[in-house]
Amino acid sequence: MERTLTIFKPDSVAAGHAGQMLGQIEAAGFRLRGLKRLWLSPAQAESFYQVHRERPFFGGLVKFMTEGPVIVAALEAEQAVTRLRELMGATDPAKAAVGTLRKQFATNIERNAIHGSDSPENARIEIAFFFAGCELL
Ligand code: FUP
Repeated sequence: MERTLTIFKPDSVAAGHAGQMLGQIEAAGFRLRGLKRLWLSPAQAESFYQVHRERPFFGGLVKFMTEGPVIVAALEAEQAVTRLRELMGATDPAKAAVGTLRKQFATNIERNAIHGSDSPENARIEIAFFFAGCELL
């Protein structure tokens, strides 16, 4: 079993789509191991996305991720990282396959509805960023 971290981004939470998205993820066989709603500060969003700090879209990404509450979840499944990214679809919803979460719920590459860890190692780091060990039992 592998774990991954997902974030239902501010666009999804504001639109009331988080429950539907989580329902599709659970229906695909993921088990929920941790769940919380929070409103990121700019410092927290900058820290979470620090690998992108030199990218031209970094400022806009931080602004978007702090515009309203997010819902974060730790998920468990076999090959959870790869399988969640398949469910999410391409970063740009215009390029995402039909039926993927981003195709259904994202607006554009900036406001793209959902985050998923990109490797098991980053999943461990990202889960630890949001959850204490006692919240994941
Ligand atoms: P992904 O792993 O699919 O979430 O995509 P990336 O790690 O490449 O990008 C992280 C986030 O940066 C995306 F979800 C949205 C934002 N981004 C932009 O705003 N513009 C871009 O051109 C690329 C990414």
